[in-house]
Formats: sequence, structure tokens, C-alpha cells
Amino acid sequence: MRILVLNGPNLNMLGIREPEMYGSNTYADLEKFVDDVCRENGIDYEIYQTNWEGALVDRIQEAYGKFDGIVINPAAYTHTSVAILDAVKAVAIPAVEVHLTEVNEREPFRHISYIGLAAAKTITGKGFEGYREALLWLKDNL
Ligand code: DHK
Repeated sequence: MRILVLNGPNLNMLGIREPEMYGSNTYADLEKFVDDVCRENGIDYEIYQTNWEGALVDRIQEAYGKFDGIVINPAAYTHTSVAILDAVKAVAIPAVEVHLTEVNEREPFRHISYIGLAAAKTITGKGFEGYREALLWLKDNL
């Protein structure tokens, strides 16, 4: 089983950005966390972060025929991107949406999720643990 883990804009700033909201762990820490979970559970994976919407669309399209599941935190594009929603629908690869923070308890514009319309599951507010839950959910349900 191959899982693609995608992270959107500003997640590369973890550890620096709004630590009271996102915590003090860095993006490198998140990469290591995902690596540890995948190793422990025999999951073959790739992880990719970009600040560019089109790059996320490209990676989702390129996953067609190569990956069995997607874990995606589109970050701010969650709330704006029809293009990312359409890409996930186009490849029809089961996707789990993850957010580090509890988006539904933040500003109203963060309550809207386009990707959520195509996601098999949504996990919010659990920090890095949300990625573990997403990876294991895909492992158990694919
Ligand atoms: C990350 C972001 O960068 C925000 O734009 C989203 C999400 C929330 C998160 O909780 O992981 O609104």
C-alpha cells in the first residue's frame, strides 16, 4: 500500500508560525513523525509540502495509478480551492483530510472546507496525531 502525504502553504513554517496555535514542533518534526508511523506500520509513503496550489493539483494528478490513498492538509487552500477538490475527485483516490488545529472553533471562514466534500474522512484538532489517525485509517480501510 502506498500513501501520499500532502501538506499545503505555511506548514513549512511550523515551529515559527503562531506557536500558541500550532505548537513548537517544526515541519521536519512532522516529517519524522510521519516516517515513524509509516515504518512502524509497514506503510510505503511519500511526503510533500508546497506553498503553491497548482503544485498540489499536480501531485494529486501524478498520484493516479501510483498511490492507494492520500493524506492531505491543504492548509489555507482547504477553505478556497475548488481546484484541489476537483483533482481529488478526478483521481478518485481515497483521501483523508487532516488539520492540526480545530478549524471549526476558529474564524468562520475556516469552517468551510472544499476538500471535505471529497474526503473519505476528516480529522481536526489533534495536532501531529491526526496524521497517525489518517494513515492508520487508510491502512485499515483500503
Ligand atoms: C493550517 C493552516 O495553515 C490554516 O490555513 C488552516 C490548518 C488550518 C491546520 O490546522 O492544520 O485554516
